[in-house]
Amino acid sequence: MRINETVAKWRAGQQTVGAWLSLSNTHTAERLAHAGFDWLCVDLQHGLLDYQDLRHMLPAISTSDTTPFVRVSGNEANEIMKVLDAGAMGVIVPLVNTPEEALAAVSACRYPPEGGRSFGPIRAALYGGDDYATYANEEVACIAMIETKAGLENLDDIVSVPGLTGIFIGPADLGLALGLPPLGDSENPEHLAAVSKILDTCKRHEMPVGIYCSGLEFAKKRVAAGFDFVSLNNDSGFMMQAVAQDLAALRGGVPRNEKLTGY
Ligand code: 3PY
Ligand code: MG
Repeated sequence: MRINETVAKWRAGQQTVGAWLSLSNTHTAERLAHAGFDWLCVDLQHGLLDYQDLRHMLPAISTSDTTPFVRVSGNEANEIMKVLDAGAMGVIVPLVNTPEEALAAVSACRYPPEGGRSFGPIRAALYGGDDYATYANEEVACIAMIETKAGLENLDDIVSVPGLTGIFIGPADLGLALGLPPLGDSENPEHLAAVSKILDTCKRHEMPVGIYCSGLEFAKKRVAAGFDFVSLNNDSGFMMQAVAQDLAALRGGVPRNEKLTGY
């Protein structure tokens, strides 16, 4: 089966950079897939797209070596199984609160006896290879998002769930969970402490850990802090940043929308 190159890098201690796809466009997916990212994540939770779009965007990404991930809209087994069948090499599951919820997500990603995933990899086996059934449990990533108060409280138990591949921090929801504004790149000491706590706990458990970033400055800080995977921005954010900078440069002014994030 096709190796999950992103997971292989994490296991080898290498950091990876990805981007988020929030627009329902096959061409932007294909373009960004050829930009050199390690992984791309199609966002079914907050993105302006749905499963029909995903069906076309995953093949577009797989014209490259970039690993295709999908953030599912919730921790729902049928949706997780369906996006894996469409060829995602991993899912990012939002709002995981408890070890039981993390275990349910893992189960949806793993064929028996490790889990309860149903068999029908209609495109996944075409993309992954004829021996998909044998190796999918090893290669498919199951990543739980920590971004709620309960998730923070249950962090150690969630990180200890067998079969989980990684943890991903949603900094905006984490801000809300702490009673703060939903800012990604927050300088608030309480937010910074929560992010550090998640990072340190994952490092202690040797669990790959990532965080959503929407811009170069933010991503640089998180890479320097030791995160195993960071996003650089999303498709909409890349476009708006470039437009704001070039328009301001041409007019000799200050960029508008500079702080626009892709949430
Ligand atoms: C968050 O910041 O809450 C996210 O989920 C990032 O996409
Ligand atoms: Mg979130």
